[in-house]
Amino acid sequence: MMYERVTSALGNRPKEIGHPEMRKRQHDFYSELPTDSVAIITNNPSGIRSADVQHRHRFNSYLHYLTGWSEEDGVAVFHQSAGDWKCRLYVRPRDVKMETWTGRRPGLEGALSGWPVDETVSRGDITDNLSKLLDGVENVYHIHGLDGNVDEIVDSVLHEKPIDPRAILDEMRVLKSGSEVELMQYAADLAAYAHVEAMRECKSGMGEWHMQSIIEGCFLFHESEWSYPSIVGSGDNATILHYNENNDIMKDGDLVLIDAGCEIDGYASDITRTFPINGKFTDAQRTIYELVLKAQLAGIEACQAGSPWSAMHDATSRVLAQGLIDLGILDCTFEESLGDDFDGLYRQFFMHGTGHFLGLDVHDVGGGRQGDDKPERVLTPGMVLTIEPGLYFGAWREDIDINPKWAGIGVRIEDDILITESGPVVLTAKCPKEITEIEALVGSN
Ligand SMILES: [Mn+2]
Repeated sequence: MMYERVTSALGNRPKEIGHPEMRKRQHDFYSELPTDSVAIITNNPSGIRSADVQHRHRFNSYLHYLTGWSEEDGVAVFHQSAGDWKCRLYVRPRDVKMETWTGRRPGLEGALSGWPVDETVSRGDITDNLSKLLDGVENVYHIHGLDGNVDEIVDSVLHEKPIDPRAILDEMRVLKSGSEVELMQYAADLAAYAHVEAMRECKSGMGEWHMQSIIEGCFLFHESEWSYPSIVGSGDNATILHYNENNDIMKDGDLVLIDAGCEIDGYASDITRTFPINGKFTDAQRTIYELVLKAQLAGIEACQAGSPWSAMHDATSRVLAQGLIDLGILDCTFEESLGDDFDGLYRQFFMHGTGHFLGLDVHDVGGGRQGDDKPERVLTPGMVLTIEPGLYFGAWREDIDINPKWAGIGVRIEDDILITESGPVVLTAKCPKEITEIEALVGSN
């Protein structure tokens, strides 16, 4: 079996987040809520794929974070009763007839005994039950737009807008615990090994979808799934940032860029590797690859506890801007290339950010720059972020004028980084990125 090598390299899968840790999260949440408040956390809606076929449902990350509950229609409500905080979960009751069609349900008793919650109420009773609970409460926390029924209940009781609980929960989620890091390390390992299997199998003439099937098959084989739609872009397709048609034949002499990651107990990994389809970089490809790798290593080095969020983007940008000038791709000064606020000429070829937080969401909550009204974040031990600079010279782009030898080259290199007191830890280190390693691996099966 193709994935045995991955299975044995992975070792034991870490346990899912336990109830004591979720109880601690609930208590941390309570401690940030004013007296006389109720906080409502709903699940994500399901979406129609086609007629009566639904997209696979994925739980809401906040609901999962606080309760571990995933079943659709679940709503958690945090409220005070006789001075104590309680977590009340609205769930669908057992219904054998329905369950024979749509699957088993824990029901009210099952939810109470199997999840870290204090009370369960039938979802069918939510309108009356929740309205009563909200009546006269001063501070109601709720995220609008996920559960229409709950939105209606909240709107009918409140005279003003509910308070967004994300301001509190995002601060909690941005710092990862030891058990969260273990899960993220495993997700990083699985994705790293999956990328390696794709490199081994890669041959000219194969389809981009073959690479996708190897990687996503590896995820599924290990009881995981993609954390975002996989990108497999060969040749010019690599220069389109969110390309995911993955339906071209991979041509001899081209590069292929693969951006794919998986999810373990909801925690994401996010890896990009770029390699030559025939296993050997051309001089031009090698030159661009080496420059992006140099920028990526500088970005990782800038991931020091105490540094501002923007330090890593500044680091990658400076390397790329200088490199573009040295290669004659940009004919300007270093200052002109960078611009006043890193918005200069180099942005024609590196048009995205250097990284993002990673966690229960692939573009995780907490936002590094935090908008205009807040200072940017300071890197703190326990944060996990990606470092993913790239350079893109689309031959199809009419807006750029470059030497044809660079046309059709798109390179991005992305790793997942844990901030620690003693420096950055590369969670995705098992995925090779040095040129010699890549050339030895590609097509070696
Ligand atoms: Mn990413």
